[in-house]
Amino acid sequence: MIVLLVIWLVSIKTFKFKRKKKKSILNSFLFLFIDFALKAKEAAKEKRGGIIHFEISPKNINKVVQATEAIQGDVADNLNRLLPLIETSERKEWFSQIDEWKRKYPWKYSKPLSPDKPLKPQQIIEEMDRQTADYKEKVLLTTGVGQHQMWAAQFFRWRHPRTMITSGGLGTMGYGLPSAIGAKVASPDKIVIDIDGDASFCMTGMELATAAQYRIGVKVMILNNDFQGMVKQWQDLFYDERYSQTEMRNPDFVKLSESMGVKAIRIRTEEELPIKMKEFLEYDGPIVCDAIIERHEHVYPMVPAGKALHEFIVHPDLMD
Ligand SMILES: Cc1ncc(C[n+]2csc(CCOP(=O)(O)OP(=O)(O)O)c2C)c(N)n1
Ligand SMILES: [Mg+2]
Repeated sequence: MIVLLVIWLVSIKTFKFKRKKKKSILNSFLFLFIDFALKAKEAAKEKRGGIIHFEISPKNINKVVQATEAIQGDVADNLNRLLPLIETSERKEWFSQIDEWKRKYPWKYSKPLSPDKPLKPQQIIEEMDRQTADYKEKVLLTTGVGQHQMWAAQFFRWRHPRTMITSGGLGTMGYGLPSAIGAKVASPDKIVIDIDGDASFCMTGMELATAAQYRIGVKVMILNNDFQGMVKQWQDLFYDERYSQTEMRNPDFVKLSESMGVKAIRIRTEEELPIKMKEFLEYDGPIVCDAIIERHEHVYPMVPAGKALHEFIVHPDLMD
């Protein structure tokens, strides 16, 4: 894999950052990314930046992209050598810019229009966040892949490192439950919660039998929209709602869990959310919660195919 490190620097050789001339690619101070170089090439020509290519295999150097500086070897070793050479600065302007973006683009969703309407997935994560606020350092989250993964990342407020276990962009549906089991075995004193999607859970849900057999107290919160929601979102936005292979005919997750000897509950309404969440969090032993959520909710921001990161789509209420 080609890893390109594009850094705003006045002098590449000394790796010194100067604030005055800062005006970098996509307004960022430092970019670590894969196979992208256009802006960095421009910056190199103007002697205000460039491409540092970390590469273990010499044959890949300058193969696709001409590097301003190439560093051969293990990227982890070389980054460790680079770090002490970087001068830190307060970067007030940059952080106030970030604050402004946060104000302009807050995490956003609309609550159900009436209590009989299905819960929004964000409400469930917010309630989990609220009820675990006093012992955040003890909570480990894992996820499947899809919209639920994004909502978990957005609406559970993160304070402690190494407390979210997710396959990230590698996109391994089915990862949530087995990784939760592994995390709980490794850290029995932690509260380990798999925030899963219905389709992701279906991939490895059989592992509940393992949790039951060895009494591994994992908690599984299934955000059940009866859809492969992330793919459906693309079909909504870019394929005129022509749903292909995304609607799920799911098993009854409560019965399925009980059949394997695992306690299971279901959440449907806003009214029962706090009490059922409490029961879910306090139960001692493996437990599944089938949370029935709004099927048509979208997750934002999202980057459409073929677009650059800064061309993301925001929640419709935040559009200019
Ligand atoms: C094993 C695997 N197959 C296919 C995909 C592509 N994919 C990404 S998200 C997704 C749908 C996930 O649905 P669900 O788990 O219900 O999550 P939701 O988006 O509804 O929250 C699919 C099929 C994948 N990431 N992994
Ligand atoms: Mg789903």
